[in-house]
Amino acid sequence: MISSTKNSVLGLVELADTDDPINLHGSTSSRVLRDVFHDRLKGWVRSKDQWRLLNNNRVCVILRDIGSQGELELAAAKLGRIFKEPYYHRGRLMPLEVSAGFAELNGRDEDLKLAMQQAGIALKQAQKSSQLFDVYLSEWGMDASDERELVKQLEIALETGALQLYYQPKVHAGYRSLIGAEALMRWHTKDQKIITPDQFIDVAERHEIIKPMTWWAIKSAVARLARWPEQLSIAVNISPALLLEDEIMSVVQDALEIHGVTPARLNLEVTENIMIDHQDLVLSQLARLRDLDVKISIDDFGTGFSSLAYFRDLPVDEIKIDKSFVLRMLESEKDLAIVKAIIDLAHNFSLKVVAEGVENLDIANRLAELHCDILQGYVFDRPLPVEEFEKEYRV
Ligand code: G
Ligand code: G
Ligand code: MN
Repeated sequence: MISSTKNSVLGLVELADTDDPINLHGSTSSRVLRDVFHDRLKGWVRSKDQWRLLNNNRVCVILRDIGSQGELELAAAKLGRIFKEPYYHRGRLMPLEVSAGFAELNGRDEDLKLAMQQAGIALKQAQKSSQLFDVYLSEWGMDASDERELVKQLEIALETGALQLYYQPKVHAGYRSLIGAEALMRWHTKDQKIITPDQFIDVAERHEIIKPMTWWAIKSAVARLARWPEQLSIAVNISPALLLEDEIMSVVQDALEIHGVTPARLNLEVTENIMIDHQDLVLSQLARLRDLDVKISIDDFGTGFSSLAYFRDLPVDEIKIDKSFVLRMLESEKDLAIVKAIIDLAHNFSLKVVAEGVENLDIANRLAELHCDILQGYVFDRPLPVEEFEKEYRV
């Protein structure tokens, strides 16, 4: 993305907010952390660079004369080294976790705003995939040949095992015990980057490749279930269009049979938008899947074209409240009202309710009070590589 002419790069660097539930740091030491953050940054930027504090744990930097992606990677590696140095506060090792997002910056004023936005997207992307940094790649700039190239790369990734399923725990809202996981796709590239699905699922969905990718995800999740305790389930995301494919029936059935897995342990997540077209077909396909005793969840509930009739008509088992409501439910009365309404309605129709995007214990506790059944979110864990998941949860 970065051309060979000498260019500037805008970066956002953020110190992880370690608001751990047991309050390891306390407020005094969080001030200390902030000072350490600033000191270490001073050791990173060069005199020709510029930087500005955006808030206590976030800065914006402009790196001058970055001539290539390689130079940017060197700069990022230096950032990583500087923050890896251990820091002790009153004899205790304090974690300093930084992440950064970078975007190309051209000279003009209006580009600064754009670059800030793009670097913000890259920063989020880095944090989601637990990487030190990421660089913004313009998706809008993608033309037909770029898209074909991406599809080709995806085909190779699928063949070479570069696509992986990460697992994010779903826990019982009351007991906080593990009940299963959602499988979320990650793409490990040759240069050790991890690409999240929002960068390739949309494109994959416009091409045939989404089919083999999804069939692979189903098979891989079922194979995993065969090795996990009987009480655990796995949820796999299914693109709306694939629900209409007859092949999905045999893929699911064969996988369950080959591995001898109880069908009710496999959960298929579809978004409520499945109902936009071909309603009758969708309904009959969902019913056929449920005849196999596979469980169906409606994902991102509340954001699409939700209709109250869904509660009555859709043959499903579980509703996942979209994270946008959950994230804000303690600050916004309106979001809280939506969360409550979804839980009550779902329960009246004997559906289980999952809240996604549970980022702190206050939200988790409030959801338990509201009788939400299952919780999923960063407060428990991010999506983890399978070995890490199995180690942490001893499955
Ligand atoms: O962690 P997260 O970035 O994983 O996922 C972003 C979005 O990508 C989510 O909305 C999720 O539903 C979607 N997604 C993740 N994995 C898959 C997958 O295997 N298939 C499909 N169709 N969508 C997925
Ligand atoms: O398929 P779905 O849209 O439900 O995918 C879940 C998405 O939500 C994934 O991208 C996952 O990484 C993300 N996610 C999971 N837990 C949290 C959380 O606690 N906070 C936020 N912001 N995102 C989360
Ligand atoms: Mn999902």
